Amino acid sequence: MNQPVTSRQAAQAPDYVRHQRLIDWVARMAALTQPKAIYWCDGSQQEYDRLCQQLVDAGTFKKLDPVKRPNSFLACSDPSDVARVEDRTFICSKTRDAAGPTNHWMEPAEMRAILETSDKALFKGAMRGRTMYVVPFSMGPLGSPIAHIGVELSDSPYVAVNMRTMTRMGKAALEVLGEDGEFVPCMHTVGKPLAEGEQDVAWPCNNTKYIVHYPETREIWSYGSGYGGNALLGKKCFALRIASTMGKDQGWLAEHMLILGVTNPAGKKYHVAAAFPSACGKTNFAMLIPPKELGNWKVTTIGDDIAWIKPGADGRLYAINPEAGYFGVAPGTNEQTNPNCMASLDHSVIFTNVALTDDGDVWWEGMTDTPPAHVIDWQGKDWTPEIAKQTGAKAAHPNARFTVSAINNPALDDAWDDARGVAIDAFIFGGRRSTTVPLVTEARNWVEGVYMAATMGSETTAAAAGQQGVVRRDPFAMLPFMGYNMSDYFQHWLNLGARLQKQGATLPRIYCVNWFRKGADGKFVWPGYGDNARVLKWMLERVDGTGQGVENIFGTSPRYDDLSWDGLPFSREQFASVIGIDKAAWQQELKLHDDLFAQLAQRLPTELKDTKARLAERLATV
Ligand code: SAT
Ligand code: MN
Repeated sequence: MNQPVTSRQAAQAPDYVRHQRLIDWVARMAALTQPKAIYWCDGSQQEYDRLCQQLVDAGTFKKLDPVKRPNSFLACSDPSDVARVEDRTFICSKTRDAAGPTNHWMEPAEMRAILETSDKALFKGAMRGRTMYVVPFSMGPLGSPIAHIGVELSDSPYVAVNMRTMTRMGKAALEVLGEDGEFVPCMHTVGKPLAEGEQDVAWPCNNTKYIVHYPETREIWSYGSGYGGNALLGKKCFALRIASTMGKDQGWLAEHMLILGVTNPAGKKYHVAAAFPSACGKTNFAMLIPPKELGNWKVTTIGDDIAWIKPGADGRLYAINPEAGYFGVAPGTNEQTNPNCMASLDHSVIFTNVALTDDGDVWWEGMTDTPPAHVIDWQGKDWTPEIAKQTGAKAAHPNARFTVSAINNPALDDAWDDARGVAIDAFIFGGRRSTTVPLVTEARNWVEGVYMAATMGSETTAAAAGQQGVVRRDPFAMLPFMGYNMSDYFQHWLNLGARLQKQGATLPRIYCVNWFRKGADGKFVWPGYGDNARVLKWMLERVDGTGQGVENIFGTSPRYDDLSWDGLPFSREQFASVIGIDKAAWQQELKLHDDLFAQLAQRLPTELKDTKARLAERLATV
């Protein structure tokens, strides 16, 4: 007679795993998806090397030249699987209202039928012929009171190795979890089971895709994609969509923000968190090198994409970077735009969808002034500058990415792994706008700042599938990443500010920026990149009470002479064209705020409606 199989046996859990609920869940998910093997990731270097070799053998990875790019690999995805799929992303809260009008919603039981419970449920047998990787990870420094644990089950070894770079992954995370800790279960399959003897493809995926979140039970289910935020579930799915819900319930913030340390010439250190939509230069801003003419300013990186922020006992807001690596946009990155990033990419990198050079290295548009004479493009085809001229073909996909550990970054902040986090002095919100929005504006108070963030607009980029370059409202740069009702999220920000102010805390200042205004010639007027430090300097002088500015209808902005121009030829006229407020353009813009507020009307905080009314009044008088 067969012995009854324990869930530990069914989950093939090693002895060191002590968390029974985790073991039971893995056993249940294995029964559902039917993998041929289960492998628990320990997070070691040996394991990483072995999995990378396995990916090379499978044709998913190409090993790059060991001298030019040591310990680095190139993966090229299926051409249909290159970006986040926002129209396939669902927030399955119990009620439609809880998800709100900006999210795709489906009733949880209905979604569970599609994914798990019906006869033809997508996850049933989805891992046949594949290994299920059990990937335990900590979002944030191990054991930090601001951090949380997740476990991803995935049939993609590409996901497993990327998660090792992007999170604190493996045995150490399980140790923090102990026997009974809380974890967010993250279920992922590429949705391409293999029949007996069937030959695998280099980038398995499925045309049907579902990126699903159940906020009440804090679960993630992702089907059909192997790419980026669709598949590395610690990132947008957990650290933003699920964590934003946790933050609302528990009184903290999960934000699409980079985190900077900024040290002034006197040695005083500040911390700034800045929200920009995907592919708007967060990684560049997070690693910027201030121009030396500005004096001895220093910028160090704590995070480049996501911030988890909890109020401390002193009423200040403490932020950690929940991630441990960067999944950054490659195209446009070069020695001028981001030298720290280029140095980070020297070794131990996974590149996805960039081009392969004839000498076994990588290349992407904008990496060098002169393109190589020949490369293999991201789709495996011959590419030459001549072909590009004729067909417009790109060597690298516009959303091509690198995955690299934070410790590769020469500008890494000493406190990046500090469990206590860093106290935030200023929040910055910025979109990509070729017109209308000034270079920088300081909100006069918290509510005005929340209004600025809530009404932010940005031109869409290649980070998401769909049309590019159209302006859409992207409140807090969180539109694709909100786990609950956007209006409730605005209220959560307002409530948090009011609560801390009541405690007598000094709240961080709030700024709205736009690096992307264009002139009549269609070119960017503001130089951006390292010169953004000039704006940072002004902000931090404002925080200290020394920076000067003038009030306008939105808030306070610097005059030409309030910024330092040493080392940058930038005329008063140029400045006027990036800081100016055009009445007609703003009347148009306010109509777009109206559209957003109409969409969110049901639960929109009155403070924001009042702020808008005052703004419209002031605009009418200029
Ligand atoms: O693909 S990701 O979601 O990780 C990148 C991004 O959109 O910011
Ligand atoms: Mn992002």
